[in-house]
Amino acid sequence: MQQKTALITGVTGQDGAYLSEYLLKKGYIVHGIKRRSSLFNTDRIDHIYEDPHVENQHFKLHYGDLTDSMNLTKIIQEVQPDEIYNLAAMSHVAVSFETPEYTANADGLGTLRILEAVRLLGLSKITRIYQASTSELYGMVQEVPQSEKTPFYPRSPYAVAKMYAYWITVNYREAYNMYACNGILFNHESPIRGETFVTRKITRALSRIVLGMQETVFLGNLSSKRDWGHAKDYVEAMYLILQQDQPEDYVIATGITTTIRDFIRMAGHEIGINIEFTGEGANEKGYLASINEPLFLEKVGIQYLESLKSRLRNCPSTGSGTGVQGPERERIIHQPVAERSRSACPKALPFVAVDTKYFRPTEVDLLIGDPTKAMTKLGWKPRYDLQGLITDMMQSDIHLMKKDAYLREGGYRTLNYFE
Ligand code: NDP
Ligand code: GDR
Repeated sequence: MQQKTALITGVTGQDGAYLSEYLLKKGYIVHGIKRRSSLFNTDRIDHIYEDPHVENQHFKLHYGDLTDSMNLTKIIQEVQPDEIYNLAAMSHVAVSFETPEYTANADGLGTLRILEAVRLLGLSKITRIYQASTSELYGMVQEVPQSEKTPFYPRSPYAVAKMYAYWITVNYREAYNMYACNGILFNHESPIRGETFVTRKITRALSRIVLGMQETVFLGNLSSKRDWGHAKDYVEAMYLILQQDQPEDYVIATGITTTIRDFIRMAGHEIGINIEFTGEGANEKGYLASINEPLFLEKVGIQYLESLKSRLRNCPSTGSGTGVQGPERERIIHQPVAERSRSACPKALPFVAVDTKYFRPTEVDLLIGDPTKAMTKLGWKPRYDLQGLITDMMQSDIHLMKKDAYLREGGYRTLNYFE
């Protein structure tokens, strides 16, 4: 069989990195478009990077940008790809409120530039196109769960831009008979998820907290619900969407939804710490309530246990093993946080607190996808459930943060990734 060629925009992102690995394993020649940056931005793909001076390269990088149609046209002409995966985007929903015009340009018009380049280059019958659409299109959901038939109600500049990209993909499919499809993917995460998305922010912060490198993580809305899967499973779906007889759009999701608060609890349990929440809205806080010592020793390490225990002792009101017990403890826990931290728990610092700066002007409260079509038509089946995803992420971040702690002890500088 002839070797296939794929072109991936957004190759340096989470999905671009996993998809590159996946297609290379399948024997593809993979071309990726990366942006020029003043610092190296290829951390996620360094392990598959090939020196351009070697012969028979399977993985090639091109400089490019979704806002530059001439550049995109030139690359597509040069590569003559069998498949294009358009993954590049300004992908952060909250940031899109700060940069709405740029987001529309890159995420909306960027898709048009690719479709039009393929058409003008006479590749409409040769090149198949995958568009990275999103569950954010459902926004203020009109139906639960959300399927391919659910109407859209976008709630951010990001989602509105992606809505244009969705429909222009459908339009080019219908108008020019192109094989162009939308994957409507629900949130998918991994150990290489961007550090400012909520799951990774949590797994990194909890790791730093138990290693004594950080006191508290500040988050926004803890009550919103997301349908989280593992990015490794989701890039497989992207590939399958482009291998069908007919081009169609598919929802990719797990069908299970969870609050941010419960994600935090689960991430804590994974390493042997129990976090209890108290208060509401902007006053909600999550405190260390107890430690499952055998699990903590296994997942984190004995040298970090004593300092964590002292943090528990400092807060008898929340410490289930070491402090006040029974009805008195219940009474203290249910006091307003402000009062409690002044009186019963003077030294306690919460693990989790809310900072309203992370609230969004318009929020998407509930997402839960119905992946029936993908499962039946594509035969797609995710390997990871939420627990498996959390295990993978926590294990990786504990390891990463221990490395940082070690470097700091040795007097070396480590990067901070705070927002
Ligand atoms: P990331 O934010 O990790 O990666 C985005 C990629 O796009 C990066 O390689 C980034 O480059 C690149 N990029 C950004 N702007 C431009 C531009 N103007 N020109 C060229 N490249 C650009 O996103 P994910 O990997 O998580 O997501 C992949 C795609 O899927 C995105 O389109 C996202 O909107 C969409 N999506 C993601 C979901 C998720 O849960 N992860 C769910 C549904 C859809 P750089 O590295 O230089 O920043
Ligand atoms: P989302 O992911 O907006 O769904 O977009 P994100 O992880 O940013 O937010 C999920 C939910 O968590 C709430 N939240 C916070 N979010 C962030 N980033 N930081 C916080 O401190 C915080 N606290 C609470 C948010 O309000 C939200 O409700 C992701 C991106 O990958 C998009 O590109 C993609 O299209 C969708 O998923 C599907």
